[in-house]
Amino acid sequence: MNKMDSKDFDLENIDISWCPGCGNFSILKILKETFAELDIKPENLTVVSGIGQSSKTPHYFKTNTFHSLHGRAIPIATAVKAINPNLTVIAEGGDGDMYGEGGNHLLHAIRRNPDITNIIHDNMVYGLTKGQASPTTMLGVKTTLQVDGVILEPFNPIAFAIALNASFVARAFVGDIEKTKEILKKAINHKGYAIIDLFQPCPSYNKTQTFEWFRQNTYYLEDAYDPHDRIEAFKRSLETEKLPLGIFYINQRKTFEENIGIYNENKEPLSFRERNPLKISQFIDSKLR
Ligand SMILES: Cc1ncc(C[n+]2csc(CCOP(=O)(O)OP(=O)(O)O)c2C)c(N)n1
Ligand SMILES: [Mg+2]
Repeated sequence: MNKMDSKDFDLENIDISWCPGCGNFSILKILKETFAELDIKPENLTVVSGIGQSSKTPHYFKTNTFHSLHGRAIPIATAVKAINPNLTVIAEGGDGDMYGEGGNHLLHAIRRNPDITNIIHDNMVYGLTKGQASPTTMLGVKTTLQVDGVILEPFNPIAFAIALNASFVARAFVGDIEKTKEILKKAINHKGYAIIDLFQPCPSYNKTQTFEWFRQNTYYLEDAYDPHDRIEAFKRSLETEKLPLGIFYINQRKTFEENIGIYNENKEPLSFRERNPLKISQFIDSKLR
């Protein structure tokens, strides 16, 4: 029996700024249920976010949180995990935040492989700033700014992550609550960097990729699909007729924390460690010699 209940993550008297019908409401529910079912307590969890409607999510449930700058959740989450190895650390944001402004951090997080889970609410638009195209807005889609339709091919985060050998790569759809929870649980339990591109309708600013559109234009990778085959994963990531959902790719490689001695040697939170400037200078000296 679970000791935790999703209600343990509820916050009283909060004023939620999302529009009626926003996919973020389902993501909030999914997150609370996922953490409860994994028996992760709010005090053992930190959710770092950037800027956007999606990035407001950790304000609306009980957790440690760090609302950072636009596109900067990943480096902060990386540091939080390195110095507090026993926390579950999530970097959360939108497609604009993570794939646009934060794209450079995404690239290097994949290379570093910190043990964090990166959830991207992908509504294919900048919601907070009222509807400009984001890196994942599809070709030809008309927005409040691109009134004649977007002229660029969309960024493909799944192909990008597999090409860089990310250690866990998945895509989910918020309309499927149970399947999304299943994917998120595996991502959180995975040791290393996990990216989940989470499709989410934006009823106010993306009138093309509606709930129904996602239903009709996605399918789940079959049960026999092997996520350890990188070439097959890459092929599937390039499909456009219908977009695959599920876990595309998994590999096990050393994490950022394992690769860096000072984080690996001491698993205590940094704030509990004895301050010993002499030891630090000896450590630096030994590296310089
Ligand atoms: C440095 C900086 N550049 C631009 C902005 C303006 N801005 C705020 S949120 C945002 C995009 C948000 O889009 P997304 O991450 O997809 O979030 P959504 O609201 O769709 O969930 C932009 C461009 C900003 N706040 N800071
Ligand atoms: Mg967005």
